[in-house]
Amino acid sequence: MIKFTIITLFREAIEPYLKTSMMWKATEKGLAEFDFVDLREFGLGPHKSVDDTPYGGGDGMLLRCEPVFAAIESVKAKEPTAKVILPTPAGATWNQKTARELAGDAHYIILCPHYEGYDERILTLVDYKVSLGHYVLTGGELPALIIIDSITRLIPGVLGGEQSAEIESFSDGDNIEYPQYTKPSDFRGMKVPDVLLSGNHGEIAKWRESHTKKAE
Ligand code: 6GU
Repeated sequence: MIKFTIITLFREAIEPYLKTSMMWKATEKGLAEFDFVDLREFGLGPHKSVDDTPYGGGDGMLLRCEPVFAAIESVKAKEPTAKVILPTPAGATWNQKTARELAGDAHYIILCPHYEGYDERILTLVDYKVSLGHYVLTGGELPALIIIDSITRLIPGVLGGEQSAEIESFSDGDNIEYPQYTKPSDFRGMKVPDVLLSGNHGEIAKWRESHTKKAE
């Protein structure tokens, strides 16, 4: 069982995806569990404030320590071994190898930042800083979904049948799968390669290997 506790101000941006398709099936099969902590509940004062202006000046607002520490501590009180993932453009670039390392019987807390950033002291709580590449998003919600999806699909039983393990060794994120076709064999003059219609499994395997692409 893999479990994700997502700390966010925008649960409604994340939840529908987890109720759909493979993530939902993983939940139904008891292979994954997703739950949410509303950061706002740990906000300060009558307005349940979670952010403030940066010391030294500058634009925008930063997530402040108190609500974030309280939210993470509330989860760790029940599950002390849970590991914290922080989506941030300052993190290590996410890839298939890291997804594989994290896939297993574990509980991850994903802290979704929002606004211009976070108080640096929040990093003392974090086990994994993850970036999705060299561009900037408005918050950690989309990265959280990508991290969850790429890990959860590697949990045995989430994808149907033999597929999972086998294609994975092929499609490791750098070596992208070979081209695939389904019926019809001729669509508007675009024909499926003959070898794939031949029934010769040896030749098909060779063709697939020679047509496995490298990621650009
Ligand atoms: Cl993880 N967060 C944000 N806000 N922007 C990003 C990112 C993460 N990865 C790439 N850009």
